[in-house]
Amino acid sequence: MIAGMKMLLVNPNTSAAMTAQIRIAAREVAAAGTMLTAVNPGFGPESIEGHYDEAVAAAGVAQVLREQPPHDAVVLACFGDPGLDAAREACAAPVLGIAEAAFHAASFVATGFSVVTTMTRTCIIAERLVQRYGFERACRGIHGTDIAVLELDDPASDAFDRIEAASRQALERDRSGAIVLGCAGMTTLARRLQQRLQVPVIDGVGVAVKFAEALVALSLGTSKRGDYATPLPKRYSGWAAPLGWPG
Ligand code: 2AL
Repeated sequence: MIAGMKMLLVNPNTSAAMTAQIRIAAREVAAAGTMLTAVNPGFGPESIEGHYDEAVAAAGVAQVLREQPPHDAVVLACFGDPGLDAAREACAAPVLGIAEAAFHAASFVATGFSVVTTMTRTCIIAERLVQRYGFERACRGIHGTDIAVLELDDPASDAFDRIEAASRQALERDRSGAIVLGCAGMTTLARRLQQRLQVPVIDGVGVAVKFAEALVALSLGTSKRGDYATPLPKRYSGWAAPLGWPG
């Protein structure tokens, strides 16, 4: 670990409460010397629960990256990994999405895993990510709970119990050995759920932070050869004008 590495945590939705939770969860696992900045975009959806939300949130991620100074590593803390490839173009530092990081971590500790996520409509988004990242063999099922993302912020909600019940069913039905939590808002539940289920419960925020630290320690940044090369400088128009890459 490099002493004093600077990590940027980007919550692509605009819920400041969730950004604060993500920061706390990341702090719990980050090395003592890792300095964390947690931010969310100034515009966009307050929760990301569909393709449309994701499209706008990805522009929010671009805004954050244009505004922030360079960091040693970046973590995109939304399970849809919105704007992940764009963020890699924009950064020389390693950029990790929590879905991709979680799938990798799960495959290290179990031959098969199940994803337990929020709204059922987001299951197709997770399924496409599984395909894009090549985890079709290891991912044995994706399960919606119809818990809204912002409900996870509400201490009075029964979200934990519903996620536990869905996880038990998933482990049984899918014959899987681990649970991947399909939302950054579930990060604070992971430890307790793992104690209850007695199988690895993977929270993408935690694993992305630790993978990012490992990549930085190994001096591995985003390749600037090929499609992750810095965006071409050009004029952007209208409200997106500040997002264009300068020449
Ligand atoms: C998410 C997430 O991680 N943050 C958010 O707003 N939506 N993902 C999800 N499947 O609900």
